Amino acid sequence: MNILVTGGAGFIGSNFVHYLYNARPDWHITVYDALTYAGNKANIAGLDASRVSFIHANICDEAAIDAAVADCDVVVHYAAESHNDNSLHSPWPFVETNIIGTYRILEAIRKHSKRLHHVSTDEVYGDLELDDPAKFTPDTPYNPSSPYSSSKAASDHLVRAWVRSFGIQATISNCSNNYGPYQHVEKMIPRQVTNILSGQKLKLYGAGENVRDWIHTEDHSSGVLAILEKGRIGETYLIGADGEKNNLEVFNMILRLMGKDQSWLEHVNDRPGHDMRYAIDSSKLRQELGWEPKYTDFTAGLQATIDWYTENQAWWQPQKDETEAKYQELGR
Ligand code: NAD
Ligand code: TDX
Repeated sequence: MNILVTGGAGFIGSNFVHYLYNARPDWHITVYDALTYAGNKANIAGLDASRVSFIHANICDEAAIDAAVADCDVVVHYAAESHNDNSLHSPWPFVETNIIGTYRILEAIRKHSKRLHHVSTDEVYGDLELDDPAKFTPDTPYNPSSPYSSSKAASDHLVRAWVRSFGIQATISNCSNNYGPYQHVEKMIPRQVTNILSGQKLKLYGAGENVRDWIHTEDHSSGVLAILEKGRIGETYLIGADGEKNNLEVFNMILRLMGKDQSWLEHVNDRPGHDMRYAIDSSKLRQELGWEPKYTDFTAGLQATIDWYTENQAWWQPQKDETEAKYQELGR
């Protein structure tokens, strides 16, 4: 099996590459990545070069993506602009990569009759009220809030249309908030952990009552592989591990695990249009494909993530100042 992993040098894509490298030793993996500010070849360093190759290219490059898709059996598509705060500041790269880039992949998939798994987010469904007993299901209507989530929603619609109109072999997954190693320091958990490691305060948006449904990135990887191998063509599967927590709870856990008191917590400007709550009902994936998350103890997973950032200062330090300078401009 020759698998092409777009965005395989980013956070979730590189974790998937490591997962697959161990889980399917007879597969050849090609990482296809433009190495934007969020991509880092160090994330996939140390893997056997006879089993993992790398193409440095943009998914919007029609000729490059066409050639890469022609050479593989299946594509797992992670490449995206992924940060909501950036999308509120500068939406165009989100429209270009997430919509046009996905279009280019779909056209190559159609031309060469290859299998596609498209990786998306629960944010396409908008948000839930704090007291709503409901969770997102594959039937929840799309209602995205930000330029990021609307561009991901657009990409999902393109995939569905290409399945229905052209009969391409594709599946979609929508996953909740991931945490784990190799996540860029712009994102909530790594930002706070590396702030403490740099002697800076934690930056909480608003009152911190917003709820996210946390899943360890390795559980996301096992879900994607299950769908790739056993999922029904044309179907959407939601990936989540029943990890709902409000942001203040997570900040307090980070403070406690890192031995800091409340004086380290700073309330900053809220994100405009800030989604209140995400929650995933993953029963379709569990019942149909027998998938189960492995990381069900969030405190243990968070501690392991804190340890990883503590031990890998050289990995995140080069991103840190530039990221905080961007936040300073936004007043967050
Ligand atoms: P990331 O920003 O860490 O990584 C994105 C990767 O894609 C980087 O390596 C980057 O260089 C590459 N890339 C960006 N634009 C590209 C382009 N035009 N051509 C080729 N490569 C390009 O993102 P992530 O958090 O790892 O997210 C990966 C995917 O998972 C995205 O599709 C995202 O929407 C989805 N997702 C993320 C989360 C989360 O919690 N982070 C949750 C659900 C779904
Ligand atoms: O410094 C911060 N302080 C803070 O309170 C940051 C960076 C974030 N937050 C809040 C905003 C959110 O309520 O924490 C929550 C999580 O923020 P992010 O890490 O930016 O994630 P979110 O916006 O929820 O989106 C993430 O999950 C879904 C990923 O970035 C997306 O790619 C994915 O689709």
